[in-house]
Amino acid sequence: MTKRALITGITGQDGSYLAELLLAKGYEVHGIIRRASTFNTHRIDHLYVDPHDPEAKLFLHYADLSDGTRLTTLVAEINPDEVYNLAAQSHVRVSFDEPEHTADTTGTGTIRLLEAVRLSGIDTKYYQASTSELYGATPPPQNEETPFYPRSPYAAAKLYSYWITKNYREAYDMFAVNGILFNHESPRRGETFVTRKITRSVARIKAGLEKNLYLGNLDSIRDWGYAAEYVEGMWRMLQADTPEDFVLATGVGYTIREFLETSFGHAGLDWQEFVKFDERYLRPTEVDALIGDPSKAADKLGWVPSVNGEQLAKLMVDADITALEKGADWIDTVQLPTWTNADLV
Ligand code: NDP
Ligand code: GDR
Repeated sequence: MTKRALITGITGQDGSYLAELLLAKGYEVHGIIRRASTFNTHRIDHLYVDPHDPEAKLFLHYADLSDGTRLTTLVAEINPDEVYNLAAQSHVRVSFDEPEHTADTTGTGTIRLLEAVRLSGIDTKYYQASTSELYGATPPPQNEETPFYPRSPYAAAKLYSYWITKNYREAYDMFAVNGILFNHESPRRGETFVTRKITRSVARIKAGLEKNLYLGNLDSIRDWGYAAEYVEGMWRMLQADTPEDFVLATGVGYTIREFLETSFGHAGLDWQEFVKFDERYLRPTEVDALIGDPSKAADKLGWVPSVNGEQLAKLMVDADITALEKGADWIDTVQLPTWTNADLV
């Protein structure tokens, strides 16, 4: 039997890698996309096959996490075996500018989707994209037992989503889990997150298209992994025998300054000549240090990441240099290292 998955946020970084992974595993994949005045499917265009083609396995539907009625009818119509809720207003700094919109999408959107699943009465497994931002002010290392202390409207909205997912698991016996994922990046990372902002700028400075890069706080510490590996972890959580929450992380932290050093250094440049401070990129409350402890995922899911922050920076710089050469339609192909131990497949 072909398994069917529904992905919200399929046009985002993680959604595109997850769609790729599930299609490779033989799933029929359904994704929701938002109506926009321009095309917003760049990250998944390479996966798309005309739905009239009998070989088509990827289907896109207009919907929005702010529209509960649409979610309910769509979930009932698709009848998925697995639902991955990746959609969100996912930018922490922007959440201070648009706190209400962030609460509506990143928080209330989750209950709309969970209700859609519950009301349709289908038997499905549900994945919630939770985040290391939940830990906020609580110092590292952080694992599944670490207390939460959110530091932004984004994190507060995700906190609601975390608890309501857990509540639906307990109240309605749903197979609903939280993946508490630490920062994960890739050549497909949104251009305004700090890693991609840096690597894209390295490529442009190297090509003579840009002179300076403006950034905010360089002292914060993040545990950066490779997104293509993290979507495998999401999938494994839904293949487990029992629904449980898991941290996915590398266990190693780097400062933004270290990421700058590696990225500019990889292109033969000295970051200090190009990077300038702009207070616009500071946050009213910052998260100083996130370093995850992924041992539960290693023990119970066999999930072990192989790409560290330094390799990631180099991989992203290389991809941004290639993207400049090949033009706007170019998309990276996943080159997973050897660890993809298929023991759970
Ligand atoms: P992106 O910002 O790249 O993608 C977000 C996706 O959500 C996009 O497809 C976007 O659509 C969609 N979306 C936004 N608002 C709505 C809405 N109202 N209705 C429907 N869809 C909407 O995020 P990532 O791929 O990086 O992250 C995926 C999820 O994981 C997010 O929930 C994020 O908060 C969470 N997360 C991410 C981490 C990371 O390091 N990447 C770490 C931990 C958690 P569109 O393309 O139209 O904008
Ligand atoms: P984060 O990622 O807030 O951790 O959230 P981001 O890359 O935005 O910031 C990381 C750190 O870099 C500092 N910083 C800057 N950040 C941005 N975006 N732009 C800048 O110019 C800049 N200068 C310094 C920030 O202050 C911060 O300390 C990401 C998102 O993907 C969330 O959705 C996800 O939940 C978490 O990761 C885990």
